[in-house]
Amino acid sequence: MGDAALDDLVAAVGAGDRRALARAITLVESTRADHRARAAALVDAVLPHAGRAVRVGISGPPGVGKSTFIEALGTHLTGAGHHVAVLAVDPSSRRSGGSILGDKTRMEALARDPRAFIRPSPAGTELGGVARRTREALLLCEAAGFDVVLVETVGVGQSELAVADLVDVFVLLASPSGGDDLQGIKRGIMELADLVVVTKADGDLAPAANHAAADLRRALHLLRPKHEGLDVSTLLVSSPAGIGIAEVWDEVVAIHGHLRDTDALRRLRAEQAKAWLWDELRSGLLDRFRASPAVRAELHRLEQQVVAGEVSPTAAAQRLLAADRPS
Ligand SMILES: Nc1nc2c(ncn2[C@@H]2O[C@H](COP(=O)(O)OP(=O)(O)OP(=O)(O)O)[C@@H](O)[C@H]2O)c(=O)[nH]1
Ligand SMILES: [Mg+2]
Repeated sequence: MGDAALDDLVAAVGAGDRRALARAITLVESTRADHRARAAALVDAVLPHAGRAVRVGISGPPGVGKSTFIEALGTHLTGAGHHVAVLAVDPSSRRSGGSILGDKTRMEALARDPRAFIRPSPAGTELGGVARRTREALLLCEAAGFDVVLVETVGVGQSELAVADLVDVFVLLASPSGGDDLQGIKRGIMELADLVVVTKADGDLAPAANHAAADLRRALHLLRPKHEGLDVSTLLVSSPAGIGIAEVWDEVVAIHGHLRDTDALRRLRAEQAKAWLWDELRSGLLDRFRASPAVRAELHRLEQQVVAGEVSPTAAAQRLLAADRPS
């Protein structure tokens, strides 16, 4: 693809052409060096048209009801005239179908909705690659006119941190019956939340959901607030029944409005952009380092010596860094 073709793609994405958007995201997902260069040019070109969406992270333990919640929230939003993009961050991707959104059956209505765009996570990518691709895909979705971007991630490890680093508002889903360890949520993850939502507040689970919400409110009360002047609320939903969904969205809008009005949103996004730059630098430098012939000649042997306790990690690192230094 020459420059003209790239310009065409930029224009088509900007015009809201969904197939062009899908192709653009495929380009930013590619790890081929020539594709990476073109993806960077593409993202650069759409940057002036990006930034206008409400960016929402949705996380929670496996099976808590993330996809079902996104289906309910997404259809609520498209019904109100919004254009909603759904992205997934799933670095493990070892689950059925290799994709967090492979279970499109959970998002049947949204998948058919002309105002919605659902992009499953590519399988078999490491977290750094997934985070980069999701940041770029998010900007592309904004340039294509989506005014709400929902990023789903399963809460089992580092991926929540990566997602919290690329959204404006981070919503944590909790189940009514997670056991004694606060519905399976780790404290570090709770600190990322702008809003906590207890799912499955219906039928037999309703009392347990109320109980879980009370526990979570107590626990959240002890945490330092994430943003000055913003308390973290705990709300209850039943996604299949559509109960509580509008209230969750109202709260997200209130949080987003507060962040915007206090200039915290601009600062947050500026910090995120800076962190992204450093992520790129770190991974780029590491790739270059590993590819250096002088390093490759020494790396394996020194690694073995470190493992065997013959050379200290510090000395080995210094030797490798010295080997890589251009003379
Ligand atoms: N009763 C009830 N069931 C729900 C609710 N939300 C989700 N479920 C059910 O909980 C199960 C898991 O829902 P999912 O939406 O797939 O959960 P998830 O968090 O996306 O799961 P993973 O992507 O596998 O981590 C399904 O059987 C849903 O039907 C709810 O609000 N009420
Ligand atoms: Mg899911």
